[in-house]
Amino acid sequence: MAYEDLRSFIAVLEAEGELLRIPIEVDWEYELGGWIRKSVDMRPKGPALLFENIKGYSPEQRVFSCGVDSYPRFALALGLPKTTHPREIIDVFRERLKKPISPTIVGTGPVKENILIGRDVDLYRFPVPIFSPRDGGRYIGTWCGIISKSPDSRTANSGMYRVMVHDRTSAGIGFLPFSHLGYHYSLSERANKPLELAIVIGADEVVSMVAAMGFPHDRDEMHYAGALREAPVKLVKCETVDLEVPANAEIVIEGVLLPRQRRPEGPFSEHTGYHGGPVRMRPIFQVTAILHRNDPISRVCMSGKPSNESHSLTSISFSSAALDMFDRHGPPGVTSVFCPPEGDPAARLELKPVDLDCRRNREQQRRSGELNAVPALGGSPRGRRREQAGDRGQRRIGGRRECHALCLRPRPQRENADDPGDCGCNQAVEEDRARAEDRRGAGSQAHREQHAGDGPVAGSAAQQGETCLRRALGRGRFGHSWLGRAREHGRCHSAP
Ligand SMILES: Cc1cc2nc3c(=O)[nH]c(=O)nc-3n(C[C@H](O)[C@H](O)[C@H](O)COP(=O)(O)O)c2cc1C
Ligand SMILES: [Mn+2]
Repeated sequence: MAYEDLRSFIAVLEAEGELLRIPIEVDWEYELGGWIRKSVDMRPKGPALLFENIKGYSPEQRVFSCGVDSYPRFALALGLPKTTHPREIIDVFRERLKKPISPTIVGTGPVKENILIGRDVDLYRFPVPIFSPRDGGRYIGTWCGIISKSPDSRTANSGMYRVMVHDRTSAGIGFLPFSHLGYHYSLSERANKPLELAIVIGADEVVSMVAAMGFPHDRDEMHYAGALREAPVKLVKCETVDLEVPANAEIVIEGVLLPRQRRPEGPFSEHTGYHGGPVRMRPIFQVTAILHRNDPISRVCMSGKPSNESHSLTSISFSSAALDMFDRHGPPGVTSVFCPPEGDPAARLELKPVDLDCRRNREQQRRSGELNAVPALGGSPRGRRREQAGDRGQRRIGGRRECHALCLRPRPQRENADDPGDCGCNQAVEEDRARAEDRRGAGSQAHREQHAGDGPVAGSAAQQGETCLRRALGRGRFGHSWLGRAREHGRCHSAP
């Protein structure tokens, strides 16, 4: 079943008891991040969150998060029953991706209900959060598809890259040089030409899923979004750039990436759970138009310590891609691959019960590439390689043999310090914030002045989350049980 838009998915989440509406006032500065962190840290997972009352914004401006932060919700996003086993989600995901479906161009769509050009352009009209005290600014793009066309072939690309607001009309985009946007930008910059972009926020979840996946550079991700929803994605032409965007998206920001100009961007909490590096000089995105639906819903993802919805996504997409890789290139005998979200990036393989005693044959498997292949699924080459629990030989599970979990963690000892109890994370938050301040100082004064979010922080995001949770007591469907689980969980939640 294909969703028309994000709203119809949210309606399904609500009907399935997977959504918490938050009618009380929530501050976009840290507090919203505290709520999200709390939900993703629940075991079992807390609900998807729809913020309906953001401080300083009208009730028409809503924020939605955690849409696919659990396997049941991921299954629902694909139109599957929420009880679908992760193994089956991976199989369906993989099978669907084998049949790309071209998008269709339609005349108009809800995204064009409001078209803002010229002086009406203002990125702050949306309740853009600053998630954590260490973040470099307010991030408007955290779960988005950024569309560009290759300057040579004109093939469209959608990629998920973070977007930090600089001011009303410009933003910094944190794409890596080897990403497809990086490639497009390098070509346009060489020609000293601006590169047209459209940032899509709040489309059908499958659009975000494919934007975060690595397809070959000559493929348009929108065909794979069609594959996942088993129906074409409907696109409309943009107003000020020569690009097409999903007709039912909540918000689209059009503009150009300027050549040969940079401004500081970051730092931002990364999927490993750390702030990945210092402030960097990044290209500037100059906004030319904003399109949005009436009562737009900003879709956000708070990146950070595993596991959150970015890890649910990579858990499914890496597992699916890895199994494809083994199918195509061998070695034979791999029947399933599972990359757990908590072990980002890690993989557990299941092998046919042939002559594979892992303990005895480890060297042999290593030589054949069977084990070495696993880190290639997403590990950082700079990460310290570490074979974790599970790397103790084989076990029999339901008649299958499970073989080796390999894991790459940059600083595992620090993560282990985050045990239940007094983990000292508040102190760590403060220390890291101070370091971020220093780094920012090393950026530019102009950059410092951009950030209304700078300055003393009244409590960490973790404390904010606790407070919010108490305030939610009894107000939502998740009220009591949610708090009960929080107590049981009994741990302090650091900002990522
Ligand atoms: C939540 C989330 C945030 C991401 N942020 C970035 C980012 O800021 N920069 C980046 O280069 N990749 C980021 N990625 C990874 C890219 O989306 C991924 O590499 C994707 O393949 C990029 O698209 P492309 O292959 O078309 O370049 C992010 C992924 C997720 C799930
Ligand atoms: Mn791509």
